[in-house]
Amino acid sequence: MSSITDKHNQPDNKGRCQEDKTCAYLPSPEQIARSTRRLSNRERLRTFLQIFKKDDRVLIVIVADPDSMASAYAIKRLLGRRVEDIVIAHQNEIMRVNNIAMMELLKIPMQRLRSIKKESFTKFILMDSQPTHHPDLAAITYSAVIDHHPATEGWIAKFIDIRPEYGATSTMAFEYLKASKIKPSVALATSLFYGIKSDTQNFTKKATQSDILCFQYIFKGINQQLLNKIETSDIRRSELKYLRLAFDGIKVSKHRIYSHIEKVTNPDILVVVADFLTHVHDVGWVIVSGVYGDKLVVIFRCDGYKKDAGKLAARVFGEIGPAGGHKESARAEVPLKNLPDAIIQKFTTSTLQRMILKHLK
Ligand SMILES: [Mn+2]
Repeated sequence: MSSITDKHNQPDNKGRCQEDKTCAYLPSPEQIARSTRRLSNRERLRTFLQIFKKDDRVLIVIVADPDSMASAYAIKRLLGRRVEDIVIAHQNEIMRVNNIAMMELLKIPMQRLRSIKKESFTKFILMDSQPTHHPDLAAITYSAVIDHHPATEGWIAKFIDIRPEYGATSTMAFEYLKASKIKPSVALATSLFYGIKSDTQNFTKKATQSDILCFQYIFKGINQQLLNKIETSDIRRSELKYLRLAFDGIKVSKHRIYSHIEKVTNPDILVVVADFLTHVHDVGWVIVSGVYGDKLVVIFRCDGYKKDAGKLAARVFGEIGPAGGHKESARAEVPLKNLPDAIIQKFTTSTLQRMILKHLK
C-alpha cells in the first residue's frame, strides 16, 4: 500500500517500528499522513476505530476554537458508545465570547486540560492541532492526530490524518461520521457548520470541494437561530463600557478613524470596535488601541485598496514588538516596557495618531 507499510510496520506510540525493534527507521508524520490520505473514507474510519477498545478511557485534546470544538464534539459522538469514557479537554482559556456562546448554547461538554488527571485516561486524541503547536500539547503521546494544518516534524502517533488542503477539521470529522452512518444531532450539525464557517471565514479562505459538500449536507440539520446567536455574541455585558470609551476617544481625519480605549480586560473588544468602525462610510483606515496586561495592543483595519495594514503595523511598531498581518487587517502587541514612560502615562488617541502619522502621509 504505502512505502512505510511495505518495509516497516506502523510505529508504536514512541515511534518504534513494531515489526523490527532494531529498525532505526522513523516515519515522519507527513509519511504516515500520506498513507492515511490514500485510504477511502470507510477504510480511514476502520483504521481509526481499530485503535480503540471497549474499556478505553479516551481524552480528546484541543486548543478551543469553533473548528476544534466542533470536530472534537463529532469524534466524541463517533466513539461515545465504543469506549468506556470520552472527555474533551481544552488547553487554552476560552476568551472569545462567540466561543463561550457556542460551548453553552450547543452544550459541548469540555474541561480545562490542566485540571485533567491524565493517568486516568488510556488513549489520547489531538484534534485540529499538532503536538509541536504548544508545549502543553507536546507533553502527551497521542494515539491519533486529526488536523488540517501543514504537517510538522518531530512527533509521532499511531494514527495520523492530516489534510492541509481542507478548510476545516470539522469537514474531516464529518467524513468519519458519514462513513459510520451517524446522523449528527442538531447541536452537532450546528457546531460543524459554524466550525467550517469560522475556519474558512465564510469560504473566503482556503477550502476544498469536501468542505462545500459537508457544508451543504449538514445545512438542513442546523438550528439557524442558535447559529445567529453564536455568531453575533461577541461582547460581554461587562465590556459595554469600552464602547463608550471608544466612541468618546474617536478622532477622525483624512478618512481615518483613530481611537484609544485605555485598559481592557480582553483584547478581543478592540477587534470588535475596530470591525464596527469599518462600517462607517468614506473611511479608509481604522486604528484602535488599548492596554491589555503589560502590552499596548493596536488593531489595524483598512479597505485594502492601495493600502496594506500588515505593512503599516510592521512599519510603525515592528521595531518594538510583534506587528503584522494581512492587507486588510493587522495587529501589533507592544510590550509597555519598550515605550518611553512619558508616552505610556499620557497615552491618548492623539498619541496613537501621532505614531501612525510618522509612517502614513
Ligand atoms: Mn481548524
